[in-house]
Amino acid sequence: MRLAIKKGREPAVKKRGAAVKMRKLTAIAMMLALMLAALTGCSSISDGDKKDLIVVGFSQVGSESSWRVANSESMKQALSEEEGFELIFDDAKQKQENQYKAIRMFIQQQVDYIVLAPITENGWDDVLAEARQAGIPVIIVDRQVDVSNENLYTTWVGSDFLEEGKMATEWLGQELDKRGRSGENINILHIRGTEGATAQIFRTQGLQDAVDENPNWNIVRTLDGEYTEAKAYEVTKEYLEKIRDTGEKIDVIYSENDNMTFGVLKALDEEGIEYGGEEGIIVISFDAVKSSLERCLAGDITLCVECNPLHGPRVANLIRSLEAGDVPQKKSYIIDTFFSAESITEEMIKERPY
Ligand code: GYE
Repeated sequence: MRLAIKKGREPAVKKRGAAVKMRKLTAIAMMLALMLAALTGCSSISDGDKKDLIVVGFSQVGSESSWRVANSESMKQALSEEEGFELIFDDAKQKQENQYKAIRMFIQQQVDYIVLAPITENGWDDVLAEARQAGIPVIIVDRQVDVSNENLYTTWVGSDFLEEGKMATEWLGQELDKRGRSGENINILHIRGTEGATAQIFRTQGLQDAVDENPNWNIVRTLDGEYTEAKAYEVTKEYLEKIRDTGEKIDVIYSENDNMTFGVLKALDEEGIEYGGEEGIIVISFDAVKSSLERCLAGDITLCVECNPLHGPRVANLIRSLEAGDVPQKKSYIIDTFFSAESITEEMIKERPY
């Protein structure tokens, strides 16, 4: 791993070495530019200073959810020119092939670092080997990669999705107890995120583990919502229509992100099915973005499990420590919490930055 980091730092160092020479040669031009900037009141970074920036190529999955939008915003803010970075941002529109293309483009551009938010865990060996070959360190963010050789990436930062699933199901056990329903048959409708994404794999595993431990809990159906409101609405609507006259009941909805939850709630509204409150379907949602917390306060969503998307400053700090020659931990898990309809307050929502 040390090798990867050392090799990877070379292009950055070379570029900045060249920039020093450039600065000397263009001192007069720069002074003129500065005078012009002062005269026009323009404070943008000059071309000379730009050469000092750390160039980062970021391959983002897409913009499928509010979480993702907040994540992209955080990355753009933390990896801004003011912070000493030049960010090349690529939105893969939920397609792994687009992520491959973006990474290959970053390699061609000889960026200093590649940051990858992978859509799923599999399929990264080849393209990451190419980045390693080019000596560019790769930082993985949010979901993880399942690679044959751990040295294919430098470090990873994100949430502990299994822990999130455990928080949700432990809370559910206690909630059913409180409602005097722990002996009842509990039917769970499972709305699954993008198959093969770490967040999906482990939130699903958290649920499955709890179902294995509680023989009276049943997953009545798993629907693929692909982390989007539109897809979750479509599949839930279809499912509700199918069970309309069968008498099949739903006690709990376990939805692997907030946007899918919104789609599900819309479908329930249209079917006239009650949810939330003390009696309705217990709705569990992941991410806990502001709009979801608002619906938690309103009693529509019973539990919001947090997943913090503000990885920008974390990634910026990892790059800074690599620049300083440090070797960061291979994996850094961040700590998340949860909010229930019972415990949420206006204040908590106000404080939420996303
Ligand atoms: O929960 C969802 C997003 O990987 C943690 O991806 C992320 C998930 C998040 O689309 O909203």
